[in-house]
Amino acid sequence: MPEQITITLTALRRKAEDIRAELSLDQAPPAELTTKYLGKKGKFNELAKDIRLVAPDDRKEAGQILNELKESLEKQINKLTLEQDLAPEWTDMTIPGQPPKLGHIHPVSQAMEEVTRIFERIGFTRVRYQEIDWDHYVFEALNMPPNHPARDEWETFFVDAPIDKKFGKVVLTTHTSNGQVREMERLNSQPPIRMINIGRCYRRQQDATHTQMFHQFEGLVVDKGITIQNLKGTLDYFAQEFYGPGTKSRIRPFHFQFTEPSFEVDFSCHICHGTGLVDGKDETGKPAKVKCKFCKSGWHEVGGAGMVHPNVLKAGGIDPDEYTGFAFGWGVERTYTLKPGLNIDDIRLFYSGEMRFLEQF
Ligand code: FA5
Repeated sequence: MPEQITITLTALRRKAEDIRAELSLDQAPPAELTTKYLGKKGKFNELAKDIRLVAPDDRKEAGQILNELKESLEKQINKLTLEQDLAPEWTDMTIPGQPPKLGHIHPVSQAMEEVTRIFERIGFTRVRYQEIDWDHYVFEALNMPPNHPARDEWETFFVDAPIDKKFGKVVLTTHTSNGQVREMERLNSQPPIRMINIGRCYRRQQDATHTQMFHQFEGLVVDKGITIQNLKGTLDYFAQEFYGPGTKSRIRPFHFQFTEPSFEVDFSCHICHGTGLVDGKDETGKPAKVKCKFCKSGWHEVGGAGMVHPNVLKAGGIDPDEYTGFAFGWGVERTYTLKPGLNIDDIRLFYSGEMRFLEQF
């Protein structure tokens, strides 16, 4: 069956003109133009297929139209290639430069700076002790003699290093409490001591609320007549300064080898203000008080505290009959995630290197 004639010479000419006009406006580099217009699947070949739709008597003239088109496309592309090759390399010095991407301080470092400023205002001195330390400072001087079962709680990384006769094994510090006796020694066992020790700690733990490397800040105050009231006042002061006015602290009985009595420290939830309840709706849709999803109980636990054990004072060369003291140690990451406005449910994000997370601080 003869093929249907659908294209006149006039239409073919118009199509050829359109292709020429399109090329004259095309800004692509010459190599791309060759593929786009003269390549196997290019615009010229697409049009050339139409020749079978031209009336047999007009085919000769149609061939000429196509030949002229091909020649003019080649000429135009060659001209552009030549111009590109001959174009002098130059730089427009007036174009504004690309500003370098500015980083900012890591959120955990921001938190440490804030904690430092808060405690410095009430006379604490910021110190930092080694994160790889002797067993002596991490455990033994803190009333945990060798083989004491309390040591098991700390999930310690031990360093493969020679054991010292006096100081024992080398460990990655499991808590900043190693700074307690070190600070007493630094001050030649002469109170008053008001230390805030912030540093890295390591434990064999890994989940949404625990990382193998994390930070703690440790407060230590030793002087004559220091009582639990001084500890509680300091906790309340920190709670208000760090979390905002109205935040309360709460201490609950606990056990640490190096404090007696010992406590766990909680701060009131800024969403439900310590009540554990927020405005919501009951099953029938009526307004009602419902459980606060952020804290579930009204309070958030941040760390431990207590009155310095007499054996620890003795290890630091201080007479426990003359002096008393309090200490506390909290996780920086944990304390920071509870700030109003932050909703971080996995502290591993801090160390993920995920820019979409870090750029928000
Ligand atoms: C201690 O580390 C005690 N040294 C605290 C202390 C100091 C008590 C002085 C008394 C006197 P604990 O193991 O509970 O206690 O840790 C304290 C806080 O550190 C925890 O509440 C948590 O906020 C943080 N923390 C502990 N382990 C991790 C971890 N693997 N990742 C992140 N934060 C952690």
